[in-house]
Amino acid sequence: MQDLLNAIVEMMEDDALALTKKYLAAGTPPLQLVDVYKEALKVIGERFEKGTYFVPELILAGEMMNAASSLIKPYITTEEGHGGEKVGRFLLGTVEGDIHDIGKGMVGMLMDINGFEVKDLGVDVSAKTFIEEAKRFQPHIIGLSGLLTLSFDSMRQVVEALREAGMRDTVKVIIGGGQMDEHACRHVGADAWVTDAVAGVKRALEWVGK
Ligand code: B12
Repeated sequence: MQDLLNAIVEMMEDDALALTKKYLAAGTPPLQLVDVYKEALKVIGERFEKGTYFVPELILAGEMMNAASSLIKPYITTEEGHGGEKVGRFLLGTVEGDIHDIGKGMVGMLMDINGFEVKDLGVDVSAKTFIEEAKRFQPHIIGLSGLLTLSFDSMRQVVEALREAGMRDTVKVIIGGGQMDEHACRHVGADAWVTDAVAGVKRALEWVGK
């Protein structure tokens, strides 16, 4: 699917969406298409870092990814739908200072499809809000999304606030986003880290015994 990857990277939105439709109609597994977008957005991010792309390109990339998600979502639902009773509650949000939400949206969708009751708090969510909502929603798992290096500290604040509220031992915390690694996970005090929504779902299902 090099043609799709090139269209996204070169900001040819119409071509990218037309190719996405073509591949979906041809029976390409939807999550494979998500991976192509993710890969392309990685290249766009690298160009941004090198100074050959700027914020408008990031914005357009985000819009393309959102448009593609709407095309891809119905295929994921029918293909991998769960449909049974709920397996657990999953509280989700992008942490304070960070407004990236495309990956978070995918995580929410995949958790939902896999049987979790998902509450998505949106973006730029403070530790205080996470705790208030956790008290109300009583999640089994809290998923923190963040794409900025700066987000690690916001994530850590959520974990500290959970500890202060006496809730740390009753809830699992998983962090996700392109910059996550073992080091960040230790810094944050989370139970797991992922850079991939599917891996996150797998871990969450293990935690609730599925
Ligand atoms: C699109 C984009 C934007 C869009 C976001 C639009 C939106 N609605 O989300 C806009 C234009 C708003 C934006 C703004 C900025 N961005 Co930006 N952005 C990107 C870009 C190109 C793509 C991100 C993306 O959506 N990827 C696709 C999704 C599907 O991947 P993902 O988020 O990683 O999610 C997957 C997994 O990580 C996982 N996952 C994600 N969250 C979670 C949570 C849980 C619980 C689990 C289980 C899993 C999970 O599941 C997803 C699916 O597999 C990245 C580069 C990159 N490749 O990451 C830069 C990038 C993240 N941005 C960057 C920067 C610097 C900025 C700005 C500071 C730019 C500026 N000067 O203004 C601002 C910051 C704004 C803010 N306060 O948040 C840097 C961050 C560098 C750093 N180390 O901190 C990056 C890495 C680009 C770069 N290489 O320099 N950005």
